[in-house]
Amino acid sequence: MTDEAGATVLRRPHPAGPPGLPDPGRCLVMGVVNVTPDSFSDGGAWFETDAAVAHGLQLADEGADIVDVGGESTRPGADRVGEAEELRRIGPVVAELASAGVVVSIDTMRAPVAEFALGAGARIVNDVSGGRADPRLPRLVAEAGVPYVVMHWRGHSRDMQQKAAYDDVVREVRDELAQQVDAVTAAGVDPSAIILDPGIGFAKLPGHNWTILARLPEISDLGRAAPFPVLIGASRKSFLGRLLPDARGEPRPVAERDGVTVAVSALAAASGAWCVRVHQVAANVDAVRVAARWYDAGGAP
Ligand code: PMM
Repeated sequence: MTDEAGATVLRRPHPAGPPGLPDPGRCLVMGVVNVTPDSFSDGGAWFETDAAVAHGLQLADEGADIVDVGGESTRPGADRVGEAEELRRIGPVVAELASAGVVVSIDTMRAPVAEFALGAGARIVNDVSGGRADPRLPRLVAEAGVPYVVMHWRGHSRDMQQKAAYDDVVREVRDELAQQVDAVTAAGVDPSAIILDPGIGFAKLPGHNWTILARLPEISDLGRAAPFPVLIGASRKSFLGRLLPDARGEPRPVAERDGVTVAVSALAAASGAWCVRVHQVAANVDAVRVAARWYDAGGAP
């Protein structure tokens, strides 16, 4: 992309999202409901169905454009949960939130779980494996014609941090995402349904995460007909804790990482992120609104 003088311009407002999703004219905010006993970010607070539903409704009340429901922890080192248990966790939560009018996204790597959730009213499939864990999932998404989050992924959580080796992280994440996009479109997914996600914290060291965040437009633009919308999930992740150690050098605890998450949301939105995935919604909505006004006034982050 070049400006009137022919100079390269990387910063720009985010591309439009897939048809049928909210379009508030700013970066969207996706609130997280982990129906898990072991997620790093909220330690099982929403594991019971009633608590998870109430939390999802509260996030929507606070201004979440989308509520992402997941039943499998993907924290580094986590083992996989069984399919039946994943279904048991997410089923009633997706159904109740969708019937209350919430735009629900299902965070799963499994086709049967996505199929159930779509039947219960979910409108987006968020696949952290970006089509790599279950080849049936891209085919299901193609048939359902729903938006699909394709995240950069090098392998399951158990040993993914051993795969966090890059010569040039932006180039490699971009190339690998392009391969994932080729695979899911070959399975029938419409490119206009795809949302890219560089997978912050997934097979990435802190420096990799920061480099990716600082160069988002390069992730969005895979050299295809149009740039893709990009989703960023940095909320409460360990690289933010490590940025802000206490006097003894201990990372900032998870429960105290919402302020730093808000700062990242503002910068990511001003750099062209289409959506930020966060645990605490209200302050992040403020942040993306600031970013939209900032950009509109011609500002740079
Ligand atoms: N991170 C987590 C889970 N799901 N989905 C997308 N698209 N992007 C992410 O970065 C992402 C995700 C892990 O965080 P959590 O335990 O707080 O859900």
